[in-house]
Amino acid sequence: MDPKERSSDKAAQEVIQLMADEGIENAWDRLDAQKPQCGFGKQGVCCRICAMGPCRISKKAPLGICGATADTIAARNLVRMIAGGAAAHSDHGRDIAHTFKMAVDSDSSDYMIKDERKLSEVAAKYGIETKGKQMKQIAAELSDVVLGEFGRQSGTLVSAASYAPPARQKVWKQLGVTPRSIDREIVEIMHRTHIGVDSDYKNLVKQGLRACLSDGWGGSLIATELSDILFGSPQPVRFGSNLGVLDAEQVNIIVHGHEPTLSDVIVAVSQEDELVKLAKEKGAAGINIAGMCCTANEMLMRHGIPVAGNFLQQELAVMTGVVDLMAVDVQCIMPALGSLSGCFHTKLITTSPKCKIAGAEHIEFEEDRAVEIARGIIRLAIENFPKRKSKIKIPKVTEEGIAGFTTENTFYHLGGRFRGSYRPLNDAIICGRLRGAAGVVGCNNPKQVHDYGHVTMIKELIKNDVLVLSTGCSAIAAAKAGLMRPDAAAKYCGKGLAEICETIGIPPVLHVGSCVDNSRILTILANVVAEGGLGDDISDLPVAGAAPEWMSEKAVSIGMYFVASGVYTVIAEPLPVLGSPNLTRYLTDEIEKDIGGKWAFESDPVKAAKMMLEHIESKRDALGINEEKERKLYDMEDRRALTF
Ligand code: NFS
Ligand code: SF4
Repeated sequence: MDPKERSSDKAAQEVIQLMADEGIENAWDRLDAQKPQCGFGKQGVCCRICAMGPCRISKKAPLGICGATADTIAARNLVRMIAGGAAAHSDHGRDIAHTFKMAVDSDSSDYMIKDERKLSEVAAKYGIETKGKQMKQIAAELSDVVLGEFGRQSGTLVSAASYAPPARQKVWKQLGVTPRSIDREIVEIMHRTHIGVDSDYKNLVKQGLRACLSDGWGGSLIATELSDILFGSPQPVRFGSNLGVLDAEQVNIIVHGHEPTLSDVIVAVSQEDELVKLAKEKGAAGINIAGMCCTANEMLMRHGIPVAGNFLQQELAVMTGVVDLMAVDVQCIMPALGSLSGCFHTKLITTSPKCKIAGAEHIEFEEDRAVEIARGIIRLAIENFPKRKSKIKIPKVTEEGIAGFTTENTFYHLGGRFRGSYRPLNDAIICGRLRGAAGVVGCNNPKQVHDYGHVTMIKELIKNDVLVLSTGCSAIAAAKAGLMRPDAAAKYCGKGLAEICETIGIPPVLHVGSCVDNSRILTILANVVAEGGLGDDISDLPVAGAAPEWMSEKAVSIGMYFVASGVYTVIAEPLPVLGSPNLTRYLTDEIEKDIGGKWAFESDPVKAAKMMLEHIESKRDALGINEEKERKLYDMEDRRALTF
């Protein structure tokens, strides 16, 4: 076992070696134990939807018992992945919407509206008249409209119609994939993929498109917008990253999972005098909250809370021996944490009725007792501090970065303090100092060297003057590699991007949040289109998307809503569709004619970045902005706008 073959992150390598030395297993060991992985599953041609099966498609048996072909089976499996991913994001959005409603309805709630300006903006988007109304009334109306989006029985999703560019909506309408309601699209996938319903692979993909759009422009967008209103819109903030942010002298609490509802309150009360005093009585220097996975992103975006690591570091964090408590909510939490925390003093606390784990203690989170429950969890961590039993092994690896970029604030930075608009960004792209932009997002996957795909791809893109927007575990990988430091521009970027970053003081990789905040990338693209000069639709823009280490169903939904929004999207591990050449060809080629975006599979991050760069240049060519003479058409005002 060579730790360098498992992770490119020095801190992770150190702990992986330690685990090997002590005979404690992790995800990489379990991957080895699973090898060889099932070829039918990988190809997407195994079906166990009914009890005549399971069926698996081979040369010898090209049809399932019901007569389903490889095309049908692979397409059904794929859209069921989208249903899973869209459900996870959207249910997160629903929970935030319920918390929002509670905050609006009750005066004694532990939550309140922190960003009134965003409330007004979002309400206007949802068609609510705001003039002359009190904030409370606007919020009450907004919460009703938003909750209505989940179970809407007629019409189409309000947010998709108000946030997406008109040309994009036209494409959706023509193809018949305009999302109607969030829950409905997910339910319809489950219906259509039941034995004996939809067997036409293109028709199945169509429903997949509709469901993922209700995620990206619906459920995820709701999660982002309401979280900003409720917990405050992020502003640029400094933060530390990697396992070195854990502190041997302090009580360490890791908040892990996805929803900010509990973790935001834990962060808010963690420095209360009484709790700090209690920690000191137990011999600790203080209370240190650190994040893991997308909860980390929510907390660092809004509060600068340090991030201990991304998906593949959750087990490694426990291994340091200093995690006194890990509080988890939902999604991307490895069940392995249950038995692993049992080998240490670490208390693993599950908090959501939707997520219990064998070996964890369950303290159910109730939004109307948020502060009380958060304080209780912190007290538990403090009581646990003196019980540390193993040697303490914290890798001395940390990195600094800046996060907190949003659709609203980011391009105000690009415009400088006095010019809040997307004009400077569009102009920088038009004049070619910036070639375009890329969204690099998504998970870790032990099949790829941890963080290597993210970091290598991002470096390749910024070297070629492509601004990178990042979320999720990818953003954490970039931060740990120093790519979110402002001085990363001079070190890694091409001349054009470096100049822009240095003038404005931003890093070349902009952290725009958690995985539901991929909706920020959609709304950024919509703003770029609206600003003008780069075509009418997202599919005209010189942009590309990637998830170089994806593994979750959520990532499939995200990738698909980028494709459905007109973005060329490259992933490393292929979608499990290769057993159906027809479906593969459709997703990676023909679908572009229908929807404007398409998928590509490439496991080498350098090659993948090249494919993205080529795509960006081809879009620039199509826009005519790569031709010198085009620029002569600009008038003086345009010319002046070209300089920052
Ligand atoms: Ni998103 Fe992947 Fe999970 Fe966040 Fe990380 S693994 S799809 S990045 S934590 S959701
Ligand atoms: Fe087999 Fe058809 Fe049943 Fe799937 S739905 S398990 S292909 S018989």
